[in-house]
Amino acid sequence: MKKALALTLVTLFAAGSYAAIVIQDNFDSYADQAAFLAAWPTDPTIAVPTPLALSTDQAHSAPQSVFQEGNVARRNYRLFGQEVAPSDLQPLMAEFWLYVPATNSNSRLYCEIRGYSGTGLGDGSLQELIAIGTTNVLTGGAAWFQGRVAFAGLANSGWINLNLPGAPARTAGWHKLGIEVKDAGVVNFYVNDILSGTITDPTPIASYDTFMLGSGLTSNPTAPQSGYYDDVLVQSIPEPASLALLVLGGLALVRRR
Ligand SMILES: [Ca+2]
Repeated sequence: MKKALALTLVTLFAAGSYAAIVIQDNFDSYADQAAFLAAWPTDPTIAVPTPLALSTDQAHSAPQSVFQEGNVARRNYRLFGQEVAPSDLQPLMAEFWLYVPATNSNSRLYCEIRGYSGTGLGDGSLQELIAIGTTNVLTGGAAWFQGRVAFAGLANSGWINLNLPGAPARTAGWHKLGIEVKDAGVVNFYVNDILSGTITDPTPIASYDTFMLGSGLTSNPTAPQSGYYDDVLVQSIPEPASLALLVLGGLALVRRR
C-alpha cells in the first residue's frame, strides 16, 4: 500500500495538478526600496511612472507592506513567467490584502491580473484585465469593494459592486481580496474569503501572465485615500473533484502492475 501511495503521489506530481504557486510575496524580505523594485518593476505605462513605497507604517504580515498615498498615482507589476490557463478543474486564484483607511467614494485602490498577446506587460497587447479593490465609478460604491472584468464590452466598463448577500462591507482596515477565474469566463470575486460578486465574461481569454500591484491612479486630491498592499498570492488550484480523479487514476495505474 505504501508503494501505491507513492505511485499516486508521483502521478499527481507528474500531472502538475497540486496547487502551483505562481507568485507569493509578503514584502518582508526586502532590505530596502531598491530590493523591492528589483522584484516588482515600476509600471512604465502610467503617465508618470512611479513605484509604490516599501513601508512599515502598516502591515498585514509584519513588518512590511507597500504603500500608495492617495494623491500620487503609483503602480508596480510582476510577470507570472508563464501563461496560466484557468479551467473549471484548475481555477486561477489571485489574492492579496488591502488596507483602506475609511469608506470614501473617491477611493481607487486595486490590483489586477492581466493577459497579453505576448508573455506579459511589455510584450504584446493587453487582451483582458480583471481587477478587485475600490473604485469611484459606481453609485453607492463607498459601501462596498468592487470587481471588474475589462475589456469585454460589459456595462460600467466591467465594474460591479461586490455586494452579494453576506458580502463584507468596505470598512477601515485590512481586507483579503481574491479573484478566481474558471472556464467559460466565470470570474468570482471574494472579500475575506466570502463570495461577494460574480461576472461572466462574454469573451474570455485563454490565459493570464501579469499581476499589477496598485491602481496607477490617484484617489481624489480633495480627500486623499491612502492604501497599503500586502501578502500577494497567485495560484493555480485543482478542485477537489479533479484531485480525486487523479488519485483514482494513480491507483488504477498501480493495480494494473
Ligand atoms: Ca508583509
